[in-house]
Amino acid sequence: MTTPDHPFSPRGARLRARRVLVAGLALGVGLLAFPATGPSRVGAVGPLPACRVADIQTLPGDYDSWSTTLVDRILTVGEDYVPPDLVSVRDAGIAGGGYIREVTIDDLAAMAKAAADAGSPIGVWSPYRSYQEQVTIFNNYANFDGFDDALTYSARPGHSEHQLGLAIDFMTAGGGSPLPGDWGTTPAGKWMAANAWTFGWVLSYPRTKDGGFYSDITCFHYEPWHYRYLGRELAAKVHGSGLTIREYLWNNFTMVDPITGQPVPTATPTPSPSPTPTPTPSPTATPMPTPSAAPSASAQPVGTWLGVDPPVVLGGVGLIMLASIGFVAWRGLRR
Ligand code: DAL
Ligand code: ZN
Repeated sequence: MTTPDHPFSPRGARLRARRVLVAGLALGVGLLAFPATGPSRVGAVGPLPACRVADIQTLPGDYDSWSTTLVDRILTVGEDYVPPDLVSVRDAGIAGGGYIREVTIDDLAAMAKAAADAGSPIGVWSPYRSYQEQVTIFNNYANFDGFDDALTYSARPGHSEHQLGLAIDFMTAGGGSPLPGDWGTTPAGKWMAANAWTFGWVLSYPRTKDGGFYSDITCFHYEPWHYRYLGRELAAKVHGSGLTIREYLWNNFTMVDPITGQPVPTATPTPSPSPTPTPTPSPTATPMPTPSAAPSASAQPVGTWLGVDPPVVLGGVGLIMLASIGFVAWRGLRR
């Protein structure tokens, strides 16, 4: 007759140790074998890059990825980027002229109507700008203020959200340029600051958290008039995150290494609504300068370890260690 091994007998202990070894090794290896599957994190981009002048091709950068395409002082869409679905801003029934991507029109119309209904009507000062228009604008500023200062309030050609066909410098309907003074303190500017994101439009270049005018996060001065369309869903996420568009897109969607310019893997597909056809670029109003100042640099960690979330790596390593300890104990008991 055989007696079952008591859990605390030497043989029972050996069996338990063996089970710990096998289970620990299986779990540890299993955890390490599967890459992170969390939503919308980029694998290896790392901290938010400092504001430096570079010309790295942005990624994603195709016309369908409009909502997640980032341009900044480093990332460019290049000279040939001309959105295929530009339409007149007048299609949205808003004051002003120029062109914008068709995907923005419904929300632009809804926002313009809501602003007017609230007694603070808005108009368009400067919407889509071509690469060549931005050449003229930036060079004018650089000649006027010097290259370094111009950089702090004007995007180099290829680096402007206006070239995406998704940004508008708004004005007060019937008013003039929003650039002098602080448009953010006018009724229209205040209404936009409070409500634009609910219509999919987000302020691209806010003040710093402590009220400063130049931000080394956005790499630009505060621009209370400049809003970028992200679509309502992404705009709500960006607004809720408390991050700027630049931080949010670098953190979640940009798929290029900011130093090498090489594509980096991502675990997440980039969501984006579908656009529509109808080309027709064309020029528009050219705003005037805003004052100068300030440097660069910033940081914000992000990412995984070799494509695996850090807690998963630690869990896997811990389990393997546990298994090893169990193994050593088992060997000791055999002696
Ligand atoms: N003024 C903004 C930064 C632009 O030039 O796009
Ligand atoms: Zn602008």
